[in-house]
Amino acid sequence: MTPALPAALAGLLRSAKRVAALTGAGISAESGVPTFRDAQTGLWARYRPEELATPEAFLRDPKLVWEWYEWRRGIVGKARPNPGHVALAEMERHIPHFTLITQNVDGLHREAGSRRVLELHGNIRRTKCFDENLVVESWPDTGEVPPRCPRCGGLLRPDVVWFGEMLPEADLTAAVEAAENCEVFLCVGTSAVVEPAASLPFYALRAGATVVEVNPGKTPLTGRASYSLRGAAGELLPALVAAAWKH
Ligand code: BV8
Repeated sequence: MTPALPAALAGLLRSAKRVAALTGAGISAESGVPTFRDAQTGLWARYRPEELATPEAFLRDPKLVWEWYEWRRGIVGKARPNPGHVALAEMERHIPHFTLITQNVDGLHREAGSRRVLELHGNIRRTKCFDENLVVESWPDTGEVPPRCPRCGGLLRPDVVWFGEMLPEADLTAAVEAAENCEVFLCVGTSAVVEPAASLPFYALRAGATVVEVNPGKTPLTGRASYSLRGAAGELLPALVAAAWKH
């Protein structure tokens, strides 16, 4: 069943030369990756993500935080892109200047075929040395948890941006530039509360873009968006692509 979409939206997308899309955990929900603020299951039910995804939490209990990421890496490793990821990869092929900005760390956009992806919060599949802040591809399995950097002996950590840490500067600059210069800004599957990513749709609005939210629930953006499509990314994004380019 193709959900009803505002008629003007398809035409707007089809004729747009510059489009930016911001995604959050919601677009990976249909791939079986728990959203960031969903109830943590099992062992992790006791912790709030904001309490674990910080350098302080890691230094306080490196083993706990490393094992939390191992648990999440296991889930991400089994996850496959869903029709929502695929639809954004298709849009990139139709639109001359398409920038995909993601807060997600699961790597599923690239796996779906998206090429220009700004990973504002890093990637859980990459590991780096806590002390050198440099990526480590492999390390000896000594059984120590977390493992140690083969170069300097420092603790290894996931290559993601924790709360209180700076975002990768080049990616953030490119994301702001895309938000301020696009005709259409899609905001998909994010609760729009984590800064500085949450400000991007408002930069787009201020610059005169048409802002389209795709989310089954309400967010701080809902009242301000030009269009607020209430539903799942895996259904609404393919419907948008079909309405814009498959007639
Ligand atoms: C920084 C990587 C500056 C790690 C993440 C007040 C107090 C303390 C701090 C702050 C504060 N105000 C601002 C801050 C800064 C803080 C912040 O914003 N805190 C928030 C909580 C208020 N930000 C930071 O710390 C950032 N750094 O500001 O540095 C600085 C300055 C000087 C010196 C040093 C530093 C760093 C932020 C990045 C944190 N890392 N992730 C990891 O993954 O483990 S953030 C984390 O939240 C995830 O990346 C996630 O992507 C992100 C946002 O969450 P969402 O993606 O929106 O997911 P969520 O579950 O919330 O929502 C899912 C949505 O999907 C829902 O709306 C749901 O309805 C919808 N949905 C569900 N199903 C579907 C769906 N939508 C579509 N289809 C579906 N099927």
